[in-house]
Amino acid sequence: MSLFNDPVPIKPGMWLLPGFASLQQLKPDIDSVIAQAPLRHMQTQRGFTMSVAMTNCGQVGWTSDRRGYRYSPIDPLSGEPWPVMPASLKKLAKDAAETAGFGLYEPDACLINQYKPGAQMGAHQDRNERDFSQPIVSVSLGVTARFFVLSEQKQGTSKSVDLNDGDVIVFGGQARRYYHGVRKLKASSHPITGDTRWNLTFRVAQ
Ligand code: MD6
Ligand code: FE
Repeated sequence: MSLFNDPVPIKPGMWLLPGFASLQQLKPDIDSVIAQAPLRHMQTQRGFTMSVAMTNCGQVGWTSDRRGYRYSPIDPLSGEPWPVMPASLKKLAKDAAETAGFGLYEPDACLINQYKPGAQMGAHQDRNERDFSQPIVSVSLGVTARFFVLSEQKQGTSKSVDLNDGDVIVFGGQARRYYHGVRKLKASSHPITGDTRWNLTFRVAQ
C-alpha cells in the first residue's frame, strides 16, 4: 500500500502529486551532482544575475549567459559534460510522469535550482525543448515556496499553489506552454535543508 495521495489537478494538463518525492532518498544524489558541477548564479541576456543558483545533470543542461539561454551538452564552467543523471532521480521523474498519465517518459535533462531566502523566479515559459508533447516533471524539496501559473499568453489572473517538501508537479498537455514562476522565498526553516528550497525540473530537451 502506498501512502501517496491521488494526483490533484491544478490546471488542464497540470497535476500536483503531494508528497511524492523523498528528500532523504534524493539528497545524496543531488549532492553528488553538485560536487561535480557546482551551483552557480547565471547571467541573463539582459545582464541580470539570477537569484536562484543552478546546475544540471543529464545529456544536456540549461544554461544562460549574455548570449541568451539554451541547452548545452557541456557545463560552461568546467568545459566538461554535465554529470550523468542519477538513476534514483530519473526513476522518480518517470514514476511521477506515469502517475499523472504520461507513460514512456525519458528525460534527458534535469535542472537543479537552489533557492535561499529572497530568491525568486520571474514568470517564464519553458520553450527551448524540442517536443512539447512531453511534460516537465518538477520536484520541490525543503522550504515551501509559492508557485504561480498564468496562461499561455501570460495575462489573466494567476493561480497559486504552495509547493511543500516532497511535492511533485507534472506540467504537460495544455499547461506545458503556460507562463509560471516562483514568488520570493520567505525566510523559514526546514529540519534537513535549513533555510533552503531545492527544485529539480526534468525535461525531454532534445
Ligand atoms: C521552481 N519551476 O519550481 C521552478 N517549469 O523552482 C519551474 O520553472 C517549472 O516547476 C516548468 C514546469 C514546472 C516547473
Ligand atoms: Fe519553468
